Amino acid sequence: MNRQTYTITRHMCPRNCYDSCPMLAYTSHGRIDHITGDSLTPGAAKQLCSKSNQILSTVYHKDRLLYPMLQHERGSGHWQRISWDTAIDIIAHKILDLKERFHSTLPLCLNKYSGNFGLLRNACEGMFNSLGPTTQTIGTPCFSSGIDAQKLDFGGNVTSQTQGLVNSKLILLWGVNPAWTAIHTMPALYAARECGAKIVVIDPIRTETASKADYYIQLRPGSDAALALLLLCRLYARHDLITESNKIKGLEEFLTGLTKIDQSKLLAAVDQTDETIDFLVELIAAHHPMHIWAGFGLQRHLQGGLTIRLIDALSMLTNNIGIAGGGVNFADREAFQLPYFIKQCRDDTRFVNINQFSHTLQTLKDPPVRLLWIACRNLWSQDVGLQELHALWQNLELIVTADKFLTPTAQMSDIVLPVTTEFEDLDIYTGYFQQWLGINERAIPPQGETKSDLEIARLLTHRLNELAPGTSTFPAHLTDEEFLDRELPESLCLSIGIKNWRQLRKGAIKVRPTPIAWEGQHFATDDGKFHCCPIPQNLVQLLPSEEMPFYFITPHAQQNINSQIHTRLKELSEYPIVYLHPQPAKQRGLSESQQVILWNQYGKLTGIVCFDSSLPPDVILCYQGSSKHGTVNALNGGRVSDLGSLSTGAPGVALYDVLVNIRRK
Ligand SMILES: Nc1nc2c(c(=O)[nH]1)N[C@H]1C(S)=C(S)[C@@H](COP(=O)(O)OP(=O)(O)OC[C@H]3O[C@@H](n4cnc5c(=O)[nH]c(N)nc54)[C@H](O)[C@@H]3O)O[C@H]1N2
Ligand SMILES: Nc1nc2c(c(=O)[nH]1)N[C@H]1C(S)=C(S)[C@@H](COP(=O)(O)OP(=O)(O)OC[C@H]3O[C@@H](n4cnc5c(=O)[nH]c(N)nc54)[C@H](O)[C@@H]3O)O[C@H]1N2
Ligand SMILES: [Mo]
Repeated sequence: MNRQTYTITRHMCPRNCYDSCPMLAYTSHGRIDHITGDSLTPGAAKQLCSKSNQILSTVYHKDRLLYPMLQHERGSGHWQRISWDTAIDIIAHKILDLKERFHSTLPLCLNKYSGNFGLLRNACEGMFNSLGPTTQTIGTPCFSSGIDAQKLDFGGNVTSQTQGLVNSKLILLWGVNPAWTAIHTMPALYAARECGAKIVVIDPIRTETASKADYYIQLRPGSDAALALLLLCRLYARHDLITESNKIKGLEEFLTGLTKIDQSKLLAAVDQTDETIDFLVELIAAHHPMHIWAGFGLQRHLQGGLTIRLIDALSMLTNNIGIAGGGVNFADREAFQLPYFIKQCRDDTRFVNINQFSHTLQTLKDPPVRLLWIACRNLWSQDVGLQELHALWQNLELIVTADKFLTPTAQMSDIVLPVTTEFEDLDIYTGYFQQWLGINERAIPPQGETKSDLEIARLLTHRLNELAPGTSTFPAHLTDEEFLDRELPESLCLSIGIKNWRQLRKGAIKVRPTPIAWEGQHFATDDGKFHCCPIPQNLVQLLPSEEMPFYFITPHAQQNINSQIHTRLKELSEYPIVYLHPQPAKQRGLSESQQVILWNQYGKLTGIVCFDSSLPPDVILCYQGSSKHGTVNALNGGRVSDLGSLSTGAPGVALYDVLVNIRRK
């Protein structure tokens, strides 16, 4: 390859992913020819993941939205191309109309999440906040319970750099599937194994990660808190736990609590043999340091927060925190905190838990929501409580979706606004696990008439202020660069070792100065100590019944980030593939490739059977966002989990605490 013929620009994959990869785009004659991992940045992966083919084809795909469009009757498919002026004019008039009718800006609602986590995409929030108090979503479906758990225990969310895993002797991959969801951490896991670490996967599904591990524990869904407690009880009985430390608050009560636990109940809850538990206890006792990676899948349960807290305690009490090769990695939110001026945050926003969106919106009456703006979000595929979403939809006077494709959500909207990709405008991106901070440069001009969310905010601000001066205070006059200058002032840049953000054009940087989380056991809690959670009196566990005999687990798929699979729709199956063990299938007269109906109290879903004898007989597995029709969330009511409000503003969601039944179609 002759580099001379290409213009090379720097990018960060801005999707919601553990890896947040630095990338290079090679452009020739105004067209991106190919993208690669940023081999010029130390520590960045040279190769991108297998999803990267879609990243580039997204830019040039024939189905990409290139012009604003208006749908004549919502859901009719009767679309008309309109100009930006017309689109913005319709929206601006509706905003002013609602404001006048309700004497309030609260009927305006923004639902935005994770299509692109770029900093300047927060112009959506900024534009809304500039209008007055509006209705907006808060919280996250990813990791709220675990975030709060670690906030309570350690005082914050810090991950150790995965390169340090070479110091581990034992690694527990607990409810996480990095072979699919974080593939660029796999080399660090392989390197650790080369250096002698044993790897254990704990997951109800025998995932690809499990197939690469030394040991695999097939745990009953939602029973991890019971497992952690069992391990703690037995390690304590063997004198393998710390019994004295001035770094731990609540240690004595915790240890006393352990002695009072009825282990037989825990054993029944986890549905494992005594031997398996003892084997794990032996592994933990004999291997130090032990690193635990507690995944997001693990805490998508009613007591997800408690589960992570007990896992933190397991690590702390076996003296594995703050040392090379130890620690509990979950998510890193402290590495680098941007001020987010662009959001123009205010304290009178009416926030709605993103995980209870439709349910809560229906209850908002004074005033109700009438305009919904959706950005970076595919509600009709990814959200829960879809029955309620149907009901809610009828009451909305205008639905605007800004997206790259005509997603199921865009198809249910009145106006769609076509947005740019990470190759068509300037932005800054920072991840939540790998501690990267990097830039998205403009490699090519926006395709068609696409615009960035920031540019859309500018257009709307101008038009609103033309029609009714003073309506919006969004600083639409600032250029992209000026926005970044405000977000990354010199003092902030110096604190992470760069002079200014422009330096990121030379390569992404890692923003965490310390490779080991909580090194020296200096915690960020109010008293500087690790806080042991109280021993729980009750463990909540969902159990299958005759009526609803299967757990319904819907984790993240290999070949798409959430529902972002627009460029591969042709290759997908018509309906979700329903994986289940052949034995319960045959009992119900089901054969492979047959169409089936899954149902529960929340709804119905058509699927196609695929036998998988590695599954527990009481588990049905469907990957989220990976079929042409139907979403697994038709069966998900979105029960809230135990923690999340403290750090993310709202509780998390028990996405995997769902029971279903199955029959032939
Ligand atoms: N390829 C790909 N990568 C992605 C994404 C994607 O969609 N595709 N999405 C990104 C996003 S938004 C997120 S939040 C992360 C999520 O990535 P992960 O943290 O890996 O989370 P999940 O895929 O939700 O679940 C991980 C594992 O948890 C298991 N699990 C479910 N319930 C339990 C339980 O009760 N106990 C235990 N021990 N395990 C359980 C599931 O079977 C699954 O194998 O991945 C990111 N990366
Ligand atoms: N059953 C079940 N449901 C789940 C999950 C699960 O494990 N099981 N996981 C949950 C989790 S962890 C998550 S994170 C959510 C993800 O749910 P969402 O945040 O809705 O994520 P995506 O499906 O990636 O959809 C994002 C949309 O943003 C668009 N987009 C991309 N870039 C831009 C941009 O620059 N501007 C604008 N305006 N739009 C853009 C994309 O084209 C895409 O259509 O799903 C949740 N839902
Ligand atoms: Mo997520």
